[in-house]
Amino acid sequence: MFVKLKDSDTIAAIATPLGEGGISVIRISGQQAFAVADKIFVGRNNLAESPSHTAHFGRVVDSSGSYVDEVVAVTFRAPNSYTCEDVVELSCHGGYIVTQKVLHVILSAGGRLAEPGEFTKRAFLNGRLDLSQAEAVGDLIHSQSEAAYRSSVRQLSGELSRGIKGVRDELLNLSSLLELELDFSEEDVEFANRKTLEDRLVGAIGVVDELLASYAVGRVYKEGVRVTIAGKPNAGKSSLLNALLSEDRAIVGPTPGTTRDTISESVSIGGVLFRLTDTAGLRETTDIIEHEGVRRAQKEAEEADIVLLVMDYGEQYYNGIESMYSRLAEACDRSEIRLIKVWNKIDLYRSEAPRSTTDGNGFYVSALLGDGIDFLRNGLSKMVLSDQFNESSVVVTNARHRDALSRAKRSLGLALDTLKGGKSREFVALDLRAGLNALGEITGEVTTEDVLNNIFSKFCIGK
Ligand SMILES: Nc1nc2c(ncn2[C@@H]2O[C@H](COP(=O)(O)OP(=O)(O)OP(=O)(O)O)[C@@H](O)[C@H]2O)c(=O)[nH]1
Ligand SMILES: [Mg+2]
Repeated sequence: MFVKLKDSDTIAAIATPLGEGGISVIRISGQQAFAVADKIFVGRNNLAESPSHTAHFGRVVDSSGSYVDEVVAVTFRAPNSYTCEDVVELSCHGGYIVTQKVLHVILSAGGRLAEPGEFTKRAFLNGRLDLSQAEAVGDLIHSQSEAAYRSSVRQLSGELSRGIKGVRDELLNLSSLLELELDFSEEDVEFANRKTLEDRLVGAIGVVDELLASYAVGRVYKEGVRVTIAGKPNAGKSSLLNALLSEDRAIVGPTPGTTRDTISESVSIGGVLFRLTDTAGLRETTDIIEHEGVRRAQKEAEEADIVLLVMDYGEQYYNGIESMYSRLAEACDRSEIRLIKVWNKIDLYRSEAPRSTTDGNGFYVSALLGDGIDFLRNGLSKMVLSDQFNESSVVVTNARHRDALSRAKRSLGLALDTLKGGKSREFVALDLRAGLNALGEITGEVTTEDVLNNIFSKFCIGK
C-alpha cells in the first residue's frame, strides 16, 4: 500500500499551548513557508534570502501594513527541519489574542491552518520519522509519569523500530529465498534447507512473542496501573484513597454507604502512574442508588490490575470477612488481577495490631493518621516494578502495535505449520508475506490513509 503526500499546501498553526505566557510559537511549513512569512514579516533581512537556522528580529504586519506584534523569526530550510520542508517559526508575545492575530495574518497571506498532527505526519511522510516514532512524539507529549516519559523517549529514539527491523530483515531473507524457489519451481530446486528455514522462523516467532509479552508492562508504563479500592461499607476506602493521594478528594463519613458512585484519581508513585478508583462498599443493599454504586464497584474491580481490599482490622476474626475475601479472590484469580488485603484503622487496635506494617497477610495501615501508607505506596510500586523487563529490553506500549504483532505471530505460526507439514511452498510464502506486512504496519512501511488519519487526528494542532 502506498500513501501519497496529501498536497503541497503551506500549513501554519500555533505550536504552543493557548493562553498567556512569555512567548508563543507559530509554525509555518511547506514550499511557500518563506514566501508567506516574508509577506507579513518586516525586518532588516528578507527571510527567503537568509540562511537556514538563523533568527531575525522584526515586526508582523497585516495586509494594510498595520503593526500586529514584534516577533523573532527562525528559519529552517528543507530538509533540515521538523517536517523536512521549509519551515519558519515566529515567536510572538504569548497571549491569547495576539497569537490568534499573528496566525490570522499568516493564513490571510496564503497559509492553511494545519490539521491535528499534520507537522508530524509530514515528518513521517517525508521519511524523517517512522510511524512508531511519530506515535512516540504523541505519547511523549501526553506522558503523565516518569515511566511513560521514558518509554516514549526510547520509542522516539527508534528502539522499537530497530527491533521490528531486525525480525523483518530476517523474514525478508527467508521470503526471498522461498520466492526464488518458486521461480525455479519447474526444476524443483531447494535454495534453503527446510530445517534451517524452520529454525529461523521459530527464532523470528520467538522475538515477536517477546515483544508481545512486553505489552503487559508497556501498557502499565503508558496508561498506568488501574487500582480499585474495594471493601465493606465504612472500612475506610475513601479515607485510604485520600491518604494515597495526600489530598481530601473523596467524602469520608461515619455512616456506611457514604460513597455511592466511583471516584477515580491518578497519582504517580515511584515514577509509575496509578489510577486509583474508590468504590461503594460491597454489600447487598436495597437502596436503588447504592445498589447501582455496588454494581459499578464490582465492575471496576473486574477491570482493575490490582484490587486493594480494605478491611477494618478489628473485623479480622468476624464471620463474613473470609467469605468476602474468598469470593473476591476467586474472581480476581480468574481475571489475573492481583488482590491485596489492607487492614485499616490499626490506630484503634494499638495493643493487638502487628508491629510491622506488612506481612504475608497484607498491609496494616491507619488511613486516618497515615500510618503505614508510605509502606503501602512502596509495596504498590515494587509490585509493578518487579514485573518490569530489564531496562534494556524493548517494550511495546501501543495497542495498535500489539494488534499488528498478534497478527504477525498468527501468520508466522501458519507458515511454520505449513512448512513442517511439507505442504506447498506457495502457502508458506503467502503467510510469510502476511506476517511481514503486519510487522511493516508498526513502522508504517505498510499503511493506509485511514490508519494515518486515525493516528494523527489524536495529536494536537501545531504538533
Ligand atoms: N480510627 C480510624 N478511623 C478511620 C480510619 N479510616 C477511616 N476511618 C473512619 O471510618 C469512617 C468511614 O470512613 P470512609 O473512608 O468514609 O469509609 P468507606 O469505606 O469509604 O465507607 P463507604 O463509602 O460508606 O463504603 C469515617 O468516619 C472515617 O473517619 C482509620 O484508619 N482509623
Ligand atoms: Mg467511601
